[in-house]
Amino acid sequence: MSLPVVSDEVRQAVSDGRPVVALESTIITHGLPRPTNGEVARTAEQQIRDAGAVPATIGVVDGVAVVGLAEAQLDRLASDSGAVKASVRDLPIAAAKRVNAGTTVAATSFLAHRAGIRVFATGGIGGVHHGAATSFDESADLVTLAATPLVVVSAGVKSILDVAATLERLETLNIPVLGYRTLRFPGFYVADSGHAIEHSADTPEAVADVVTARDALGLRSAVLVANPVPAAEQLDSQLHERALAEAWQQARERGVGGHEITPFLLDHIRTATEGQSLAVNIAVYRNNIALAIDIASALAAA
Ligand code: PSU
Ligand code: MN
Repeated sequence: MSLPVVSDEVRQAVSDGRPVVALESTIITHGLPRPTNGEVARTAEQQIRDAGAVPATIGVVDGVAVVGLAEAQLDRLASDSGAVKASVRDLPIAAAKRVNAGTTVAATSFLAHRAGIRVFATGGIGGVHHGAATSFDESADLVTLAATPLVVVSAGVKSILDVAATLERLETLNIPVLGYRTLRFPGFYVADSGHAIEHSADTPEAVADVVTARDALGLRSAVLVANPVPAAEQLDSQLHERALAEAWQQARERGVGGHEITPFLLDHIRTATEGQSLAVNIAVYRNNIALAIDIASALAAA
């Protein structure tokens, strides 16, 4: 058997050159609480279908990497509290052990590209963690995006990360960053992380122009489109800062680290904001999917 398994619908759409949007599944298994996770996963797919494009949610079911999960497979990942979080290096291990896994931005990008998909929508990518100068904790999302020619739409990175260091690494790794209608790097829950970026695009066609030029040059890195949450939907900045500080305090007290730190901090931010961060997370995701659909359509027409 050759992996990943690509659904007939996705395979056909890719071969016809129709717009396809890849979606990750760590947001389902680890990013959102049950049962909201399953609802968000289904709504995301519906949003893409309603726009006339094809969704390709990517994940691992019983060890099989699937591009274009069927509804029953989505439900299994959403309800399995034992599902693991799989980055690229975990894919062969998850396959051999036949486990269920949510795929990170890195693993999803790897599999989406293998299936010929060009556009991927996520909430926020992973990046450089605070203290990385000594811990070396940097998400494999970054090195994977450096070598995977997709368009990834993300609301920047969460404030739990070292945003300045993440931007430096994006530069080092040759990953073009385009702010969507902004020259401020978004901070996921908030429209402005406090950090500037150098380039913006104002239309899906302008993004497609950069992608077309990248491909003509033979450059293999992803184009990262940094799409801020609409100002009216962002988290109150004081609440945001307080929740973040509390989450870090808890993580330090319990000695949480490694791949567990992201889900841990997010869970505490959700509790501390009484669910407001969850509503923002969902708004961010819907907003990124909408832009990804438009970019996929612009690329299909280019
Ligand atoms: N950022 C978020 N929420 C998430 C993640 C990132 O705001 O759930 C997930 C994504 O799937 C991302 C992964 O690819 O965490 C990065 O984890 P790590 O730092 O362990 O690579
Ligand atoms: Mn890590």
